Amino acid sequence: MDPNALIILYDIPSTLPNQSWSPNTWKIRYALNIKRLPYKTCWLRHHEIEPEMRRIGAQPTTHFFSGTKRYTLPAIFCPRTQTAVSDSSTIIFHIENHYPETRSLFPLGTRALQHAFVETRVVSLERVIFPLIVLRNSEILLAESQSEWRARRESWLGKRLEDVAPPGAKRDAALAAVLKNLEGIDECMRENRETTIFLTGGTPIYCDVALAAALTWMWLVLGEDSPEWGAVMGANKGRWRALIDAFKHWENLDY
Ligand SMILES: N[C@@H](CCC(=O)N[C@@H](CS)C(=O)NCC(=O)O)C(=O)O
Repeated sequence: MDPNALIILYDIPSTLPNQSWSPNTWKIRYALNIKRLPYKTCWLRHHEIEPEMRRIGAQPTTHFFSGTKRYTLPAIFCPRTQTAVSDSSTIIFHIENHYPETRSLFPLGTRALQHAFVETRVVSLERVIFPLIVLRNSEILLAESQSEWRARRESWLGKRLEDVAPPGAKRDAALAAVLKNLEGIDECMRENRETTIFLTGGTPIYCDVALAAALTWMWLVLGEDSPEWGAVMGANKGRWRALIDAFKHWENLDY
């Protein structure tokens, strides 16, 4: 085993300047960057995901929106255990367990609670962001991935992507759902009484990573100057702006 081998992070490319856009792969990218764990990105176009995951022995997971069993990213190949690991939560616990010398995202006793928060609160946030950005998301993918990606989402949603949240009442309602969801998370965070950027104070925990990743997806896909992103930035006394600003330290692509 090569002790200097890097973790490989599998991610989905796009036409965005830094390519990375997926909320789930951002969870792992942010986590690896915070932990200062060296890694290298392997970009897989949609049709390459399943064959490569089978080749390295990664398990299928539950797709975050459709709930169907699929080969999804993120996945990593871990040089320490010589294993492929898929599913963002499984990967997070894997790197916590196998790289104990790195900065932990799980203060003692918080694993179960954080897992519950991410799989409920953050996954529901992703699910309300999805309709708002799905059309634009299809457009930022590489040309060869767009039609299959679109067809699958249209079959899950039962309509053309153009009809999911077109400008007007439907788009306003989709944005209102995102803001309501964020308001619910803000309400929980206000129980901390002191105003902190992160859930438990001065350093990010996994819940912060997952929240930042979901919001990063929205701003990367819709763009910093979009009215929807402007609404999020202005919501909840600037809490989300402060979070995203803080995560700018950890947005590098390969460490
Ligand atoms: N439960 C998985 C869900 C990951 C997921 O749904 N990933 C999407 C990208 S955000 C994916 O790989 N999609 C592949 C496809 O649609 O073919 C996790 O938490 O990692």
